[in-house]
Amino acid sequence: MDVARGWVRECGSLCILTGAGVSAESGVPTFRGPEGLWKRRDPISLATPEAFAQDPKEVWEWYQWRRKKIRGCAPNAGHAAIAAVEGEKRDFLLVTQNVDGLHRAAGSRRVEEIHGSIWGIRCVGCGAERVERDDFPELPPRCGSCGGLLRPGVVWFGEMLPREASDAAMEMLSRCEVLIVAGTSAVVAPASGYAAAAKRHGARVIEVNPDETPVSGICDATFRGKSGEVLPALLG
Ligand code: BJW
Ligand code: ZN
Repeated sequence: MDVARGWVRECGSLCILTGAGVSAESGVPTFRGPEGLWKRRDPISLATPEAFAQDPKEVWEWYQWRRKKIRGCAPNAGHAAIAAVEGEKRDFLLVTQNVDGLHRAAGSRRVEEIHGSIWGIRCVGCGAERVERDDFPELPPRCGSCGGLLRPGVVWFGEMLPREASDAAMEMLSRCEVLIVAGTSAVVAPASGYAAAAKRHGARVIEVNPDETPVSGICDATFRGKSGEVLPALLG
């Protein structure tokens, strides 16, 4: 731990990649793993444009259920440690796959949400976008201006990542001295390739995860613990 703490303290350019595990201690269910079932539904079959086209009401019921659940969750010590270290670094980027908004709630500002946000809403008809934190009285919700279907502002399987967020992440991975990969199973592309990309460019890679993942083997240090406990120790 002392060696890895030294890498983090001494680097001028730090990138942190987070996944659902970082929000687990806040009470947000993860996608995969024994606890990773959302309302006993297979999340992977619902997080697709095909599922939405086939049954928008069912997909929306799942999102409305998750939005309710996340509304009751607060950032944990891992989110707080990430927000605090940002202020100490000249060059910093938090790249998150999480759509829950808890990093911003904890005070993170230099953050790219590469899978979008569960609070963002987009009209399939006219493309209008807005932030909506309240529940919709009727599902699926419809656009006030064009009557088109509204969809959650998240990235589903088979969809491209938001261009700016993805470009910013790739640029940072090519120049950061240290990358911390926390709370992700590292199976969903393109984020699953970020550790290797940073490593190729010479960064030290540190993993924080209770379980082994496909990227564990290329990491310079691995901490097999909960991010709410390991991150404050590593970054503090
Ligand atoms: C703790 C902890 C604690 C627990 N502390 N840790 C074949 C067909 C079609 C597409 C593809 C294909 N092959 C490949 C693809 C591409 C596809 C992909 O990767 N699929 C694989 C699954 C095979 N990717 C995409 O489609 C992406 N787009 C893309 O690549 O565009 C180009 C392209 C298009 C088409 C074809 C090919 C290329 C888009 C991916 C979008 C992912 N979207 C989701 C849903 C978001 C919306 C929503 O929230 O509803 O994003 S899926 C879901 O997985 C979510 C997550 O962000 C993402 C990653 O999951 P994450 O964060 O890693 O969570 P878990 O649950 O998997 O892991 C939790 C971890 O935490 C575990 O390791 C625990 O051990 C750990 N943990 N407690 C620390 N306390
Ligand atoms: Zn519209």
